[in-house]
Amino acid sequence: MITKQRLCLVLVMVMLVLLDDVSTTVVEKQCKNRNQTATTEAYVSVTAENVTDVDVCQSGTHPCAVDAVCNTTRSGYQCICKEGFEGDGYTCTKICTGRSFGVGSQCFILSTGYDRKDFLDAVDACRDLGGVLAEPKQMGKLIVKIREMTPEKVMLGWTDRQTEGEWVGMTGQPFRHSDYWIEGEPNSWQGREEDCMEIKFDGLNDSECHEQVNYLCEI
Ligand SMILES: [Ca+2]
Ligand SMILES: [Ca+2]
Repeated sequence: MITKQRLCLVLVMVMLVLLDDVSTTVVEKQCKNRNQTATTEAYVSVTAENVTDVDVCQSGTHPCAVDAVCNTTRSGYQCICKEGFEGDGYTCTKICTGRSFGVGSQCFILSTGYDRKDFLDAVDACRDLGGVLAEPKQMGKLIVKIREMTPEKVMLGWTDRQTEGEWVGMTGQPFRHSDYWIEGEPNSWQGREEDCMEIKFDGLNDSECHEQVNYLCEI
């Protein structure tokens, strides 16, 4: 059985007879290239692995929103909001129905006008709507949104009624928004028992739980 290398050798000899030196050189190059094919394939394989290494979708280094899916494409990647969300893929907002509005992955209903309640009544009102007194995940964005809607104080769901200074939400979510306290807050002003939380101006304030204010439900 004639191997590829022997076949090349025969070809070279035939070409030496039939063709001039330039053509022979071409044939020799083709034979050499054939022997290098395996090396070339290995190189391509390594290159493909390298591409996989920098696949930002797989590596998780993509800038897609938490509520988006990262799809690898020929030119790189594409961020697409998950079903039930809208946006450009880098920012996705939950699609909310009725009079609720979305901030990030949450939908909220704001009580407006004279619909002001103390803490316990606000908890009941939100429950009647099928939700809870709100524990926003994206506090900065939420405060901006609320300020677009009303200048009034708006009650949220965290309280430190159990242990002073330990803010606990209705769903047991820990409070991670200390950066948003208004300067000097929480202060239990003049020794008062301020165990409820409200949005006031552009930040958070601890206030008395019997105070009747507008409130925010998470649906
Ligand atoms: Ca307190
Ligand atoms: Ca206060």
